[in-house]
Amino acid sequence: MLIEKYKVQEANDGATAEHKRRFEFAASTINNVEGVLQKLQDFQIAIPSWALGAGGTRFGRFSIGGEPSNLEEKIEDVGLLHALNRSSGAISLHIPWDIPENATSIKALAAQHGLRFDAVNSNTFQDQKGQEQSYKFGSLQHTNKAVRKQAIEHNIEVIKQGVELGSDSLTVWLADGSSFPGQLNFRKAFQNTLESLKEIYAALPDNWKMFVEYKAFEPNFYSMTVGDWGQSLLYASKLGEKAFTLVDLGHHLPNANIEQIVSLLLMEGKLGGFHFNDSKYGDDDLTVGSINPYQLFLIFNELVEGMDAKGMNHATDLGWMIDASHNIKDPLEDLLQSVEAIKIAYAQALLVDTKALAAAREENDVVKAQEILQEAYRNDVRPLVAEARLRAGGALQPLEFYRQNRVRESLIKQRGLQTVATGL
Ligand SMILES: [Mn+2]
Repeated sequence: MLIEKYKVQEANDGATAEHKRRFEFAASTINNVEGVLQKLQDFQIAIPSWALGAGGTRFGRFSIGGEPSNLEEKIEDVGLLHALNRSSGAISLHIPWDIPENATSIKALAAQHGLRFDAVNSNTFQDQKGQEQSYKFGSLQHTNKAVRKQAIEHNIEVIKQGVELGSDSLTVWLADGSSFPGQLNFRKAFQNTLESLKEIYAALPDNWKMFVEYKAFEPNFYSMTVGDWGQSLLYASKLGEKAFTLVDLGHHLPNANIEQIVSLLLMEGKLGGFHFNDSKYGDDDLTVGSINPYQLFLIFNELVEGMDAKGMNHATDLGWMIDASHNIKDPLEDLLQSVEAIKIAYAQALLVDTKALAAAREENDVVKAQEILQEAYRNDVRPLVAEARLRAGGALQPLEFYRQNRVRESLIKQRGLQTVATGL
């Protein structure tokens, strides 16, 4: 369904006076407000095609109705989010869940909604119907060359699909690993995986990037063949300059210092992309910022500082995507919350007094350094984020708009109560 502009305008008109008051107060203490607002407007976060249906766990999934049942409807849903927040201007496809039948018309539909295609994602963690070889014991790492070949060819096919859509990056996440001690020779598994990745890398167009995503555990529970940033960095370094590490927040062991990982990967020029989510225990795939917003801010602080040190463009030089499963929530409401949390953390990071922080560090003034970070974090930047959204043509209050206009009810009316979206 399309969000009509006049309705957004009407809703905004009713909330403008209160917003103006809050924005002026927030802006009054900030240097270079215009620069911050522009950066906030430019910053877009891709929505994965698999996040638009009901989430759940391996124990069960509770449908919410009105789920998109094909790629066209998924694009419409992302378009709807983008119309409200003007910050979700890209969609990331998962192949084979979302193979476009006609790339030209899919591209045109996305363009109508102001969307571009972000990284394409391959899938060698599940067996597809009619598939010759099984991935039960891995894909790119497999002891059997025929399995590796099948997985390599799938990735090359995904690149071809991406080229058709105007995407410029491939994300490879592997479930490869072992579930029990003794099952694998770690070095052999690494070398097979590297050789396979090399063949995929060779098929990348010149302007493309390859993101090697790591994960500490699950579905394999003893070892993962791309288990941490060290292993990912090893692969990316051996592959070449088009290969990068991708950091997914939920893919670390508990209490990992993700901000430090981000900082060092940026230093090495090897951070390529980012998957946002939040977690309490493991790879919980919860709404971004729902559990630990301070950690999210600290990560953004390193991203901003590290990218600035290299003269990188915050909006375009890394891949930004949400990768969450929202469990029992309406996925569209959840995604609005996640994008908002990301924007808030980014805005707070933009407000850090970097000069004062550098001076405090030189003097080893630990108390001052903490005060400077928390001063930025404790700022209520929501009016800044709202102002950036307003200027970009979005809704002042996306979530309120979504509820007041009964968007989910309309989607259920249009698509039915029983639709099920492909995905996790
Ligand atoms: Mn991910």
